[in-house]
Amino acid sequence: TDYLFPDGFWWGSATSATQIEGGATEGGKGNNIWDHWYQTEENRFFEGVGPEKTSDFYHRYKEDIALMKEIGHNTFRFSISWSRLIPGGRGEVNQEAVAFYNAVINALLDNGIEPFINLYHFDMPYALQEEGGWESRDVVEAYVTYATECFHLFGDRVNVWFTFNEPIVPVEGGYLYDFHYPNIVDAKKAVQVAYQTIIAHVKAVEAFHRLPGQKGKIGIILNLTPSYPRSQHPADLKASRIADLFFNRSFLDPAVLGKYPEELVELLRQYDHLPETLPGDAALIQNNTVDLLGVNYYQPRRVKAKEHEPNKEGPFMPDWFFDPYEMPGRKMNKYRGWEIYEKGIYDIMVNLKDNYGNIASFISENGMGVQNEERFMEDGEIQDDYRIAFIREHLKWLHKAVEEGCNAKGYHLWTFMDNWSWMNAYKNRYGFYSVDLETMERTPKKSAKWFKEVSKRNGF
Ligand code: BGP
Repeated sequence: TDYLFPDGFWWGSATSATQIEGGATEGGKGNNIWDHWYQTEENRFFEGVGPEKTSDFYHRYKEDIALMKEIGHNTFRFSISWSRLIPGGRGEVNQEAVAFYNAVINALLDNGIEPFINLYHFDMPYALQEEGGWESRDVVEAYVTYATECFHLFGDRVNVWFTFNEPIVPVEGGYLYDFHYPNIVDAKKAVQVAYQTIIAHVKAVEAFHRLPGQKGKIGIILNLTPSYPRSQHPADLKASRIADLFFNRSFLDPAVLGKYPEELVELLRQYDHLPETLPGDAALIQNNTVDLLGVNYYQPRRVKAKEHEPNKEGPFMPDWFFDPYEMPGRKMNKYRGWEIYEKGIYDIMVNLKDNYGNIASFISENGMGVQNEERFMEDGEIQDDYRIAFIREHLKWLHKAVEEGCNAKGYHLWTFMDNWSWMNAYKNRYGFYSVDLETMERTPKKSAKWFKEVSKRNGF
């Protein structure tokens, strides 16, 4: 069987500023929360390896973009570092940053690669975090000013924009489960932060659509983790429905449908955890839905009804309503400890078709992190047949979705080259290219060559 995709399908990869740029204190860049956390605080994750250098894209973008062309990319997603462009978060624009992002965009276009720009990938300028980050409505306004500045600076050449990557992750990490700065555990704040991220998002969408002669598209990138119940027992079904409300629909519904799910609102009301809102917010959300949805998919979420009734005297947590469930016999990426469930990609797409107006979407991240990947090196090339199989099996399900009428427009691997990551520095390698951290040399893995053929043929 052939798995061929529609003409114009997007083949490429995704990255983020903090994870690839390096040059963290060069070119007039201000600190973001990651720089700050690394420089000043005890961080149990980084193991002494911070975001200051990463893959050095800041200096090597020309070489890297040539390598993207080499493996057939027609699209590439990167993020703008807010604290590079506007070092204090608000105020003066840093002209060195403007020159850098212009050079990146122009190099992509010169190589026939369409730039996809994401405006925010977990990287709050530190000065604004000091003001309360997304808890502060002033920070929301600063973000909208920053976004509008980007549209003005780069919008003549960039047609595809995203307001946020995985906005739920900073909520979970920074305000619920203690794995992102500012390491607060407080569900009330988590709800406020999630809500205000949506307000920042819809205001940026509004500003974008208002620009005269706007031909581009704007969307949001969400990590959708389909939530599967242990059984069809009503208690398990309820557990999975609530997990879905918290972790998927809290962003998916307002972004695509323009409203929050009633059941989520009711639940938060019942436990006195509704966010503070301003008059006009509901209309803003309703009137500024996205043109395009990026879907990051790595693994499903499996849940079951609570084993033990939680102590509801303690602080409110989403985990009051479900327990994680390890399905016997599930397939694992043993190198990263994540489940592999390829059909999840299809289930997401069918859900978007049936319940979200078949919104234009694409797989904006999917990939396989592997520890100590050098052990698969033979004759100077990493033989990542496991990654080829991983991508191929996901693409088969994506193909089936497209055949059944789902509006999926492309596939981006996480990621272009091995990079630094938030919780584990360089432990998990994901790239088409391996990066030698001493010499910074890039070497294509076997999957890079395979993907080149796939993009050339528009399938396999
Ligand atoms: C996604 C993020 C990426 C990336 C990826 C891999 O959630 O958008 O930034 O890091 O996950 O995860 P990790 O690096 O933790 O293995």
